[in-house]
This record gives sequence, structure tokens and C-alpha cells, in this order.
Amino acid sequence: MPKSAVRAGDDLDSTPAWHDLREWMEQADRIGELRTVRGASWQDDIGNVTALLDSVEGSPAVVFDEIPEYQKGYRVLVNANGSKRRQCLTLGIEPAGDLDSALLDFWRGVLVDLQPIPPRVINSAPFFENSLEGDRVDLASFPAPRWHPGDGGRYLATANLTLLRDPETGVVNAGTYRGQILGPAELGIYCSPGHHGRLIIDKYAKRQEPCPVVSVVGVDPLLFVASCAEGIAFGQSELDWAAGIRKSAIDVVLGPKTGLPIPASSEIVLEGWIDPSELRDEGPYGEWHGYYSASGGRSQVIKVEAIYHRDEPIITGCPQGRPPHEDNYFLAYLKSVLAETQLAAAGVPNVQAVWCPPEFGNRLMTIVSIEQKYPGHAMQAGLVAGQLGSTAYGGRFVVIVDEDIDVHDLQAVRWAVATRMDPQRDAHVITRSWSSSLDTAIAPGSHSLNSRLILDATRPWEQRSDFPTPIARQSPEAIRHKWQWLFEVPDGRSDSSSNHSAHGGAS
Ligand SMILES: Cc1cc2nc3c(=O)[nH]c(=O)nc-3n(C[C@H](O)[C@H](O)[C@H](O)COP(=O)(O)O)c2cc1C
Ligand SMILES: [Mn+2]
Repeated sequence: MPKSAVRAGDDLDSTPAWHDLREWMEQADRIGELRTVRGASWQDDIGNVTALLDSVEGSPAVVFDEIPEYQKGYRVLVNANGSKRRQCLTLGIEPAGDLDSALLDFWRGVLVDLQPIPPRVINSAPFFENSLEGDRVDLASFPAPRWHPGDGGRYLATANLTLLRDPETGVVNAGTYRGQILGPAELGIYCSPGHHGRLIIDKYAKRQEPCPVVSVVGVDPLLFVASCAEGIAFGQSELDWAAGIRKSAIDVVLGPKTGLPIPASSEIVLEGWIDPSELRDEGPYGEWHGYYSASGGRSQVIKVEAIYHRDEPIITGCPQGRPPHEDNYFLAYLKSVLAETQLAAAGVPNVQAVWCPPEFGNRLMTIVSIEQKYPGHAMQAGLVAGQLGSTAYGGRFVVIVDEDIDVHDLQAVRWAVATRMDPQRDAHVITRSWSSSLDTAIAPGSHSLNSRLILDATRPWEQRSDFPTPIARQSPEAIRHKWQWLFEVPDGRSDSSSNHSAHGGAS
């Protein structure tokens, strides 16, 4: 397997230069982006530190070790993909130049023609170093944190891979669903209606059959990205999709109980069954939008029959909270490019860029810039952009702007909304759309149906030729260079003679 990293835009025929979470951590350490914290408590410290990391741009990945009450070596890793440099490590991009562009270009390069690769079945994996069954199954034997102060318990599954096989097609889906320890061998999971995992569990319910399941709670950082990326089609296995990104098959071992393919790189694996007719309370849990949510008796329960784990196992954590948080930083690039790809596939031409801002949890706002080519083009883009596989779930605002507005610049987008939109003409409400019981703005009992506001902030088609001319922004750097002294902090001397002139520079 080639070990070289690729530069965005170069030949992408390469793979990331690591094979499992431990190799990834070694490399993150080598580039100075991994810190170790010893002695932090699972009750408060780990959650507090993780929330703090979310609030500081470019913060390191942190591995917690020597957690009180637990054996040394039983670890929790957080914020793996929280920086652009570590995303480059995960994806195999050389971290040089403008990393925002590098990440967007990487996804644009691979998603346009992604070739899924089926897993390669092998016979053994390091996680079989420890196999626990029967009375030895105890989920609390791992230092699962209480992530947010008001959480109703300990969540072992946050950055997880939940594997389920469609009983009709045989396709194995991987999704990320929160999982709370409800008992020594019981993990309560909440999987929202419409997510593929839930569609599959519902198929077992209809057949009145138990649903085999594997939850990987210590997972490599690329598989985690794949499993929480909204917009990968139903029927497309995320394992094959991730292999398409890596350009090499994922090595898997078949689960001894369920036959499900388990990535050999896994740290901690829970194997068992869901009885689809059993629904329980779970939560509250501090969710992605920044509020607590309890599932209100709608959670499924994984009955864990066996646990497999590596020596000195690592839980991977991504607890969310008020956005932006770790997954918002990395999903922004992937989801936005998926939406660009899906808009083009749906026949919407001349889309320049899409941005699902981290500040809106990648869901609550989708911004699209287009070069308007015909009457109705902006409205078409707005309607479709709000209902794509990558954007439909939990959406709220769609903003369409002209090509002169940079979708990544929220200040510019606000200016366009404020100056090119007439509310009566350009705001459109779409009702009865796909949300979830987690939606804070809709009444309980509204069946998770929400509405959407499409803001057409493009220059109106009828006025496009005589719309007022924007004041062109002259190169701010050049002007600033000339007038730099205006921004210099005075040294404390009040010297009225220190005048400056435009021609003479500082006197
Ligand atoms: C950190 C994190 C936690 C998530 N937790 C949940 C969850 O508890 N329940 C859920 O339905 N979706 C959750 N999601 C969203 C799903 O993982 C996401 O929609 C994914 O695409 C679902 O895959 P699927 O459609 O194949 O089931 C979470 C996403 C992230 C990034
Ligand atoms: Mn899926």
C-alpha cells in the first residue's frame, strides 16, 4: 500500500499513511497535534475538556489515560478530526497551503466519481485479544464519560460505527447513533426515523425477527467520518464508500455471533441483538443543536452478547453540544461537497458552491451560490438544495446567493440577504418536512414535521441588468499596507508632533 500523502488536486491514487487508530495517533503526535491528559475523571473532567476543545479553533486531539477507577491504558480519545491538519491526516492530504481549499478540493475530486470497494474478509483481528461473554460482559468496564452535566447517564457510544444488515438486500449499513449504558449488557441507542439504521431496524420489526447488530465504540477516524456523513445513499454501504475514499478495501472479520463484517482496525466491539419490539427511555443527552433531549421511550436497546477489545483499549468520543463542535468542523467540507454533487445530479446547473456552516450544526442552514441563467433558476436551486439526501434531515433555512457572494463568508451572505431580498417576494415557506423529535422549534407530538424557509437573496431576475452596482471591495491588503500606521497600537507616548502623511509614511 503506498504510504505517500497526496496534495489536493494531484493524482488521488493514494491512501492515507496509517492503517488503524493507533497508527493514526502516532502520526497525529508526530505533527504535534495529540496531547495526553492523565487523571481526568469520567464524571466531569473529560466532558468539560472536550467542550473546551470545541470552542478553540485548531485545538489538539486529546487522549485521556489513567482515568480514576480504571486501569491505566483504558483510554478515551476525543477531537480526532477537529483540526484541518488532522483531517488531512485522516484523508491522506498533504497539509500544505490553504487547507480550506485543500479539503474542499479533495472532496470535489473524490465524490464526483467515487468507486465503492467491498470489504476484504480476513480471519483475525487485534480486537480478539480480549473476548468477553456471559457474566463477563460489563459495559461499565470501559471509562465511558458523562459528557454533559445534565446527561442522564454514561454514553459509551458517541464516535461509533453501528453496523446493521438490511434483511432484504444484505447490504451492511454503518451509522453513528448515540448509545447510553443502561445495564451491564444493555446499550440504549436512539436512531431517528428516516436514518438508514432505523429503516433497517423497522424491517426486522415487520418480520418480527431479532435484529443482529455490531457497535464499534473505538473506531478509526475515516470510518467514523463515513458513518456519520448524511447523504450517502440508502443501499450504499458506508464501508464500501470509505474504501472508495481510501482507494483500498477495508479489512473485516466476520462477527462470531452475527456474521456482520467488523473492521479489523476496531478497538472495542459490542456484538449482539436488538429486539425491535422493545422500546425504552434513554437520555437526556446534550445534543448537536445545544439542548438536552430525552428519547421519551423511543430508544432501541442493544443486548450485548459479546465484547471484543484490544489490550489497553481506546474509546473514541465525539459528544456534540452547542454548535460548532468537532463533527461540524469536518462534516462542513464533506456535506457541502456532497450537496454540490447531488444538486448537479438533480439537474440544477451553474451551482458555484454550497456551504453547510458549522455554526448551524451543518443542518440548520444551507447556503448556495449560483450564476443565474434563466428565470426561476434561483427558486429551483432553493427548493432542491433544501431536500437533498445530504441536507433534508433537520434543515431549517436555505439561502440562495449570486456568484459574487462567497458562501463561506457569513458576513457577505448576511449583506446579500439584507440588501437583495424583499421579504414578501423572496421568502418562501415549505411545510411538512423531515425533521426529528430532537427539533427544538416544533411542538412535541408534531410527528417530527418541520417547515423550511427559503431565502432567495439573489438579485431579482427582472432587475438583474439594472440592479445597483455594489461598492467594489478594493484589495484590503494593499490599502491596509499603505495605511498600516492607523492600526498600530500607540506606544503610550502622547506626541502630538507624530503626524503621518500618506506619501511620507510614518514620520
Ligand atoms: C457525533 C454524532 C452523533 C450522532 N448521533 C445520532 C443519534 O444518536 N441518532 C441518530 O439518528 N443520528 C445521529 N447522528 C447522525 C447520523 O449519524 C447520520 O445521520 C448518519 O448519516 C446516519 O446514517 P444512516 O442514514 O446510514 O443511518 C449523529 C451524528 C454525529 C456526527
Ligand atoms: Mn447509510
